[in-house]
Amino acid sequence: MNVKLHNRLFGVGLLLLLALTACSGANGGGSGAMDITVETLDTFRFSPATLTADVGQTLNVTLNNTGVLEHNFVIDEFNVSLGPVPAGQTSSGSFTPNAAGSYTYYCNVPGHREAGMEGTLTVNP
Ligand SMILES: [Cu+2]
Repeated sequence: MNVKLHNRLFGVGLLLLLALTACSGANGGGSGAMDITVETLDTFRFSPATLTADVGQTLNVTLNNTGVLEHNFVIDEFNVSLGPVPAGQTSSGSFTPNAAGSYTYYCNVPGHREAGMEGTLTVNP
């Protein structure tokens, strides 16, 4: 009888462990969707200037233009083009990188990329 009880407790513990593992997998940077806010600055910078995601992970990007100039957010390889966002406004969009690598996002308002308005998206396999 003691052995039976022990086995049942062990079974419950194992279930708990599996449940915890499943949860941490879903929340801990696996392939769950990720919400990101990227600020566009009149100093011709993005904040943050680097982003990291996994292949197959959907990125829900909100572009927040805190400057007085128009800005946008473009990644050629994934056909991403958000904006142009007028001053003080936001624009949202989603995309899912389908290949690992390092990609440049930039603002294609004339002169902005040339002034340094770029960032790097790293997609991990
Ligand atoms: Cu810009």
